[in-house]
Amino acid sequence: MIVSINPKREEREALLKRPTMELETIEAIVKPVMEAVKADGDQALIDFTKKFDGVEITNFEVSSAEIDAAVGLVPEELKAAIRIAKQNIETFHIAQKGEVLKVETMPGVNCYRKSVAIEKVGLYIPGGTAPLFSTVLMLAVPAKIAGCKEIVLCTPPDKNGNVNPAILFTAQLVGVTKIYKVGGAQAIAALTFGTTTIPKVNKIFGPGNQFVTAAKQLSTKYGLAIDMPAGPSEVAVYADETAIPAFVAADLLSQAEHGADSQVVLVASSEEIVNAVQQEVQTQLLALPRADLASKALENSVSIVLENRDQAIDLLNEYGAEHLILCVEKPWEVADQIINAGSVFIGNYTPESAGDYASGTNHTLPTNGYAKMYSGVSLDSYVKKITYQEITKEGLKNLGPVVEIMAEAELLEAHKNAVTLRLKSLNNV
Ligand code: HSO
Ligand code: ZN
Repeated sequence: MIVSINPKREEREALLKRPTMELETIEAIVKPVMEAVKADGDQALIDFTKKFDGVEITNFEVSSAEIDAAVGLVPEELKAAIRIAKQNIETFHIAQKGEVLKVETMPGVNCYRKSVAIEKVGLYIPGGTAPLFSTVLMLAVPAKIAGCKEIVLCTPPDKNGNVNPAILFTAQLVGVTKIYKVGGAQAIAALTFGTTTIPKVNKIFGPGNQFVTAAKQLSTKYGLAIDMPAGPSEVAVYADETAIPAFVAADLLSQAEHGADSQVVLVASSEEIVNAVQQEVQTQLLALPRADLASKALENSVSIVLENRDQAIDLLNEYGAEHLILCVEKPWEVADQIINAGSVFIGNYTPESAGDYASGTNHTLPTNGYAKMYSGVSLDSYVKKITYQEITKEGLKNLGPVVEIMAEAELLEAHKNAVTLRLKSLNNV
């Protein structure tokens, strides 16, 4: 980890640079995959699965027998933990339901806004080096609460053509019934265009590697929506002398172990804190099964000493971390000044892992600085908001002249007439 002490403002950008993604080269690989699936449907999926996943699959749909078998394979202890996590995520996301908004803006002019579920959603669950069954909870629980009619889950098969049992257990626990063994850009293409087996959806959710991310971005060119542009996971920790170095190190490593391209940032109020945390990182790293990935991620990472709290807050807002952990005195005072972050973890006893799995908040969050303009996944991500209005005769008498004069000034006579005709009919009564 690079260490920088009281960096100047102009040095910050280079220090906080994320590992770059070469979107154009990746797009050049992904586009033909999308086109092939568009043209050849299931046959293209069979071919790509053979090529990329090394397994021949002719029926992508996961059968109920496969789900039953998977349920039997998951240890009871893990099932119980997943059930508790589901409960907490449900509780937090149900609370996000809003009432229908109703406002009378002028006497007789009534405006409404109501949330309506997106009909068909596609959830992508990566396989790869760690099977993230927790992401099934994070994506499927709010989809169910929102009332999405069709929830389609795609996840890559392993070399034997199977899906991780915990992913299948979690999917059936939440009530997802359409599960397909297909991954990568070809899965995103299938959700974009639809194939004989896999239904086309309106919006695609979920993390994935660079190919999945590029394919999601391409799907928007074909009229789909996506949850957010995704990049490698990241965490920033802000620590002062009240922080516990071992906890801070564990938090940094918990994010670093996601992948070689993850990034972790430590902002500390003194050099002593940085040294203590670095020492802990070295000790804890040795014992990690994914030490190789974590140490690669640490190469992309930086420790910054900023003695001045305002400057530290400023830098954290400039970085806009996916996860921000505040291990400082009066953490809420700092939190209140944070304007760019995906999710904030307050105090020494709030590890990021809690939010990753089970506290209730969603772990699908904006990375790569997108926290400046995107929110994480929530119930809102699964709904559209429709507005309604109803104007009474009295209301039209109040509002009509305003519309008439504005329409006339925009030279849109027909707009004006739509009001004038009605007002005349009212005056004739
Ligand atoms: N930290 C990841 C989510 C995750 N962690 C899943 C463990 N499992 C991105 O927010
Ligand atoms: Zn994580």
